[in-house]
This record gives sequence, structure tokens and C-alpha cells, in this order.
Amino acid sequence: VPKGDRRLALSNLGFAYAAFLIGTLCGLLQVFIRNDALTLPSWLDYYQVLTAHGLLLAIVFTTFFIFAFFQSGMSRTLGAFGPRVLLWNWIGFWVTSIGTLLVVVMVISGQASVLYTFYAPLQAHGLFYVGLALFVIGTWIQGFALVGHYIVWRKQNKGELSPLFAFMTVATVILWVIACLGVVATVLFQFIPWAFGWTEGINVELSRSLFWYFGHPLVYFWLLPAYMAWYVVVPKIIGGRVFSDSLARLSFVLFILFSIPVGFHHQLTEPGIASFWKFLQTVLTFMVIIPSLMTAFSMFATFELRGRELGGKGLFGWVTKLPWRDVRFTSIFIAMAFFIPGGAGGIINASFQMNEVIHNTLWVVGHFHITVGTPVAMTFFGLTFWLIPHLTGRRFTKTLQKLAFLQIGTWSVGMLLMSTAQHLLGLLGAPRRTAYTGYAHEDAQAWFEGVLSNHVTMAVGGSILFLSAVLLIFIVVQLWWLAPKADESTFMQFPIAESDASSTPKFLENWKIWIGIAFILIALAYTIPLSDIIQHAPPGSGRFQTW
Ligand code: HAS
Repeated sequence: VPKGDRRLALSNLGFAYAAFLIGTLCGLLQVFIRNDALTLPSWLDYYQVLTAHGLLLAIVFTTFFIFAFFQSGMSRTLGAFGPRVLLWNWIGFWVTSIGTLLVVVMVISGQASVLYTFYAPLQAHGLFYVGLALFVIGTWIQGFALVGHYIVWRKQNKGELSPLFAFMTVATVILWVIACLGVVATVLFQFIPWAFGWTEGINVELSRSLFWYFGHPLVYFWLLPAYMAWYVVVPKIIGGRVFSDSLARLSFVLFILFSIPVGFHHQLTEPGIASFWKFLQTVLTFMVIIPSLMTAFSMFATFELRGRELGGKGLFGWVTKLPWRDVRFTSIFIAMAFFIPGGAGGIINASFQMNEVIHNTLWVVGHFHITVGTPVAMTFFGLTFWLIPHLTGRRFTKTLQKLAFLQIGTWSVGMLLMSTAQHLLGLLGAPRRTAYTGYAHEDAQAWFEGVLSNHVTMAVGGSILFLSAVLLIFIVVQLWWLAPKADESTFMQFPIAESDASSTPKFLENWKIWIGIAFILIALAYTIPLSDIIQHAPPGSGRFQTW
């Protein structure tokens, strides 16, 4: 990756890891508050810490990391950025950063304790929403700059399919832009006028529906870059190749189609939406599971083929042949393994009736810690171990590799303890998002006295996680500034696996078809219920003030 492009990617990474450190510290505070072992000082509020934790990790860390990965990978696969692409990427980076800082200042000053889902009726200071709008606009600018780079490449290589990495980046940017339309609509037309006092009230159900129109595909905006690493980077690290180029592309196309018209599965308990529309969106949710099952199949095939190539015999002999001592691989493999229960939990959540049992309980918190918190986050750690040395030209020394194993080991143990406790506590009825978990009544406390179904287990897991996070920051600092400089033999390459696109159908890269079908599905799933919500809005929700 050329120097100018490296600086850009490193700036995004720097922001990501600064957010990671503060965000994980807020997580540590969280588990101790839930355990009644910590009382916050009067100037700090539980919901404020929870908002900071969610925003900094789920939104800021992920987004900045994702753009660093996209920028370095696009520069590596399509060639160095031209001056215009580079300039727009920088402009986007600064707009995203200014938006983020504004949001963080509002949260720290206690004027935006509205959680990372921030839908009404909770209300923050108007500047919080202005910050959010800038954040989204900044990511769009960076996204469009990358698409611009891709368009230039396609013009120069007429009739050819683009490299898999670029294809997947563009698919993810398309998904992100369409998904953001919901959040942009609610922030610009509902929250900003309401928070600055220009309108009397707000249509709460509309704000929640527009949020979840965005909120579910948001999780695939986190997941798809991890899948990119699984499809494109991991096969190279283990010395194999992409199992099927067309399967990989098709799975990303299916995400564009099915990840958006499903937001109601977060609102199954809400009375303002007719059951039919909830049912329809639940069915579509089951469609969006298919590309993940395809990915699982593809990964197993990649591993088995490579293991057998290396001489693995019998039903499972190939497993032992995989490069377990390479932390770049092992970290991502463990990340994948966590996604098996993570995905199964998602299927439970999406099953209309079972959602009644888990909704608004700690189960949901357990679910997202073994989806975004491990499969996604630990894949990003696995990428960090070679991406930073690649960008800074330093060595990932043997000692640092050992520390990296310790880091992913502690993250796995901490997450296993914490998320298992959260799932079980949730099933026993422990609510999520509440500062009042002490349950002064003895009978209530007795529910939570199992070995794993215990708030203490959760706190132990959370503490191990925080230590692991500090260790990761230590490794990042070493790889950035302190490790010895690499020479040619130790220089970390950007691993991109070979992918045979010779029999991949060309229509898979015809974005107009997929964007068109995506909008048809969105229109089917959302037009009638949203117009119902608008027509039946309670009086006073969103009319403009008459001065
Ligand atoms: Fe979810 C709530 C349904 C996936 C994140 N989800 C959340 C929230 C978050 C979140 C943050 O239907 C909370 C939102 C809030 O604050 O209120 N989720 C699903 C479904 C899936 C799913 C159906 N979620 C994710 C992913 C996330 C994420 C991915 C982040 C990245 N989720 C829900 C529902 C709710 C919900 C409801 C609302 C609950 C409520 O009532 O509030 C699916 O996409 C899952 C499909 C995945 C699979 C797994 C495939 C497995 C693979 C691994 C292969 C492993 C290998 C390694 C090869 C079917 C690809 C082998 C290793 C060995 C050891 C054998």
C-alpha cells in the first residue's frame, strides 16, 4: 500500500483504537454496576456510561476500523488512490471525526444519555443529532470515494469482474448507504426539529421504525468486513484459495437484498405495527440467514480442502494440519466458532414467539457480545496483527505474537463467561438496560445464584475482557511505534487469496439489478406499515410549532 494511502488508513485505525480503549473501560464499569459492586459518583450516570460504551465500541470502533480495512485493501487490490480519491477520503474522514467528537462531547457532558439506539421517546441535546448526521455524511463521503476508485478501475478494465475484495467493499458500501436512509430521515426530519424545539412532539413509533430500518442492516455493515476477511484473507494465510468465487459474490448480493426489509424483528413486541407486517419481515429475516449459512459451508470447505492438501487423512485428520500456531489464523478461527452460537441465538430471537421470552432481557446483550463483540471484533483483532505492521513497516516479533495469543485467549474466556451468564440471566428474566438490578428482595436474588447464571460471573468475564483490551492496546502501540523495523524477509504482506472468477456469472456485478430488487423488497415490507404509522400518529407528535 503506498505511503499516502497508508497514512489515511492509519488515521482511521488510530481513531478506532482510541474509541476501543475508552469504550472497553465503560464496559468494565457496566458489569460492576450490574453486580452492585460499584456506585457511580453523582456526576456520572449509569445510562451515560452505557451510551458511551455502546456508541464507542459498536459504532465508532467498528466504523473507523472498517474504513481503514477498506482503504488499505482497495489500494492494494485496485492500485494506489489517485489525488481526487485520496482527497475525498480525507474529507470524509474529517467529517466523520468531527461528527464523532461532537457526539462524544454531548454524551460526556451528560446531555445525550439516550443509548446507542437513541430512538424516541428519549431525547438528547440537538447537537448530538447534528453530530450523528455529520458522522453518517462523513462515512458516505469515504464510501463514495472508494466507489469512485472502483469506477475508474472498471473503466480501465472493461468487461472484467473486479477483484473479490473490491466487489465486496462496494457491496458493503451500497448496503450501508441504503441502510442509512432510515436514520438520516429520522435524524433530519424528526429529531433535529424536535430537539431544537421547532416541533411540539415526535412520532415515537415512526422514529423507532426508521431507526430499525437502519439498525438491523447496521449489524451486517459490521459483519460483512469480517466476512471479507474470512473469504479473502484467511484462505491466503492458510495457503489455500477461495473455495468458490461465485458463491462468495452471491452471498454478498443476498445481503444487499435481504438485510434491510427486516427491521420489525426488533419491534415484535410493539403494538403499533400490524402482525402481518411483522410476520412478513420475520420471513425475510430467515432469508438473510441463508448467506451466513453459505459462508459457514464455504469456510468449512476451504479448511478441509487445504487440510487434505497438506496430508490430513480420515474424517477429521485435516483439522490438525491447519496452521494453529499462526495467530492471524487462530484468532479468526475462534471468531468464527463464536458465530455458531451467536447465529443460532439470532435465529431464536427472530422466531416470532420465542422473541417474547428474550426481548428486553440480558439475553439480547449476550447475543450481541457473541456476534459483534467476538466474531466481528476478534476478526478485526486478527487483521490488526498484520495490518498495522504492514502499514507501519514494523515487525510482528515472536514476543508480540505470544502476547497476541494471550490476548485472544483472554478475550475468548472472558467473553465465554460473560455472554453465557448474560444468556442464562436473560432466560431467568433479568432485564437489560436498567440501573436497578440489585433486586433488594431475597426471592428475586435467589434466581440469580447459579454458577453461571450469576452477575458475579458476568463481572469476572467483564474484568478479564478489560485486561485483554489493555493487552491489545499494548500490542497496537508496539506495532505502531516501538517494534523493530521490518526488512524484506519479515515485512508483513497484505494477504489476498486467489479467487478463480473464470466461471462466475457477470450479472453478479450488475449493481443496478440488485439495488433495484432491494428497493422493491423494501417498498413491499415498509410502505403500508409506515404510512399506517404516519396516519395514526397521536396528536401533537411532530407538528411544527407556530411561533
Ligand atoms: Fe442479532 C438483536 C436476529 C445476527 C447484532 N443483534 C441484536 C442486537 C445486536 C445484534 C447489536 O430477530 C441488539 C439490538 C438492540 O440493542 O436492541 N441477529 C439476528 C439474526 C441474525 C443476527 C437472525 N446480530 C447478528 C449479527 C450481529 C447482531 C451478525 C452483529 C454483528 N438480533 C436478531 C433479533 C434481535 C437481534 C431478532 C432482536 C432481539 C430483541 O427482541 O430485542 C443472523 O444474521 C444470524 C445468522 C448466522 C448464522 C451463523 C453462521 C455461522 C458461521 C460460522 C462458521 C464457523 C466456522 C468455524 C466455519 C446462521 C458463518 C468452525 C468452527 C468450529 C469450532 C466447528
